[in-house]
Amino acid sequence: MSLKTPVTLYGAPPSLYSGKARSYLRKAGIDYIERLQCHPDYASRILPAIGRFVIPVLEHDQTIVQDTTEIIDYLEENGDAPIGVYPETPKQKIISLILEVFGDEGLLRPAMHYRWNFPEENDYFISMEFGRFMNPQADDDEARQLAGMPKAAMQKYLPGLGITEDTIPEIERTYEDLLAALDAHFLKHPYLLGGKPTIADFGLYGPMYAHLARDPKPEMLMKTTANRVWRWVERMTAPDLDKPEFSGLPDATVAGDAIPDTLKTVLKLVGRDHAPEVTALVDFVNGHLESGPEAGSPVITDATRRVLGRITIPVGDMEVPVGARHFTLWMLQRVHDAYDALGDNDKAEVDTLLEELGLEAYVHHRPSRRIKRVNYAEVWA
Ligand SMILES: N[C@@H](CCC(=O)N[C@@H](CS)C(=O)NCC(=O)O)C(=O)O
Repeated sequence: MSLKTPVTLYGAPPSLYSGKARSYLRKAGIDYIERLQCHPDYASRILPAIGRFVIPVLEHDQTIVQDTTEIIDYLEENGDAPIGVYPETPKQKIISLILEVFGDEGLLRPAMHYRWNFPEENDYFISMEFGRFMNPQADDDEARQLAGMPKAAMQKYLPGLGITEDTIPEIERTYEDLLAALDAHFLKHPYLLGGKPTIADFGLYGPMYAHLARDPKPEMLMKTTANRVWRWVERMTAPDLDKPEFSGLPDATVAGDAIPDTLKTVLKLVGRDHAPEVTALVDFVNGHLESGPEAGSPVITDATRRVLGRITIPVGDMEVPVGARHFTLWMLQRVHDAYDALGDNDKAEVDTLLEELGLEAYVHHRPSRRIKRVNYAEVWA
């Protein structure tokens, strides 16, 4: 099947995951129409199929796909000119998948902090964005009013993400470290793994675009301290490869399955700042699994909740309670599967690299049961 029939993306400009899917559609040169979730088709076709409000959603030829990872896989499989977002060589493949998890799941804390904790700088912009994606014709007063409900709902997520008065300095410090490391990387390479985007870039772009490059406070931080990260965001937003600074560079990942040194610096920060959460999450879930949930039963039984329980993670020298995001585990399985498919020599090389970077947990610390996605929801295998 090709994508001759129309492709519709239900998304919104300020939505983190919509940005990830939209960037892929543009870079893959796919003609698509974007609709807001206030479009009547969302209520009549998408909501009944999925059963809860969520964006982005892709609709194509009677197929409805939710979750950006599945959307990108669907388009890579069915598109006429797939990008090839999964590097074929072992180290780059594993690293790109780890970076997708980090972007999708690990950067929520700075993204949500910089969006919601700077009302003086951000409130006007966010109110207009949220109000107008509910009613694009709303005047400022109505937009402000409409935005009240989603704003309150989103702000409620902050404590569950470990964003508190005590942790804010550490969240800002680690985000500034990341910006500096990425800035040094993008001086040498247009994309994370070289001359073309991979799943790593799409994962990281979600939070780095919608929240951290678009909302006024973090946008200014990025523009005034990490110019090349801003340029990469702009590059990921463009429909072409947009890399005039790198003339002559092949449109391919770095040769020889190499991981650039500048990316290793970024990856060590991932190992420092996110790997402990992966370990704590897996430990918690393995404890939870001792109660023996039935195969096929939903991971989250209370549909109003997004997390499975509470875990404690280190943030700087603090131990901070946060929600256990089971979805991270579904994403991690993709790293596990890619690793398990490698031959012994490749596994050994990947292991050496993971150890150097402090990333072993992403491959070797695993839950005792798998999670499947069935009808847009996670269930125990
Ligand atoms: N992992 C999903 C996450 C989708 C998601 O959480 N989308 C947000 C908007 S950016 C949403 O719809 N949130 C509504 C909610 O969780 O109630 C993906 O990659 O698509």
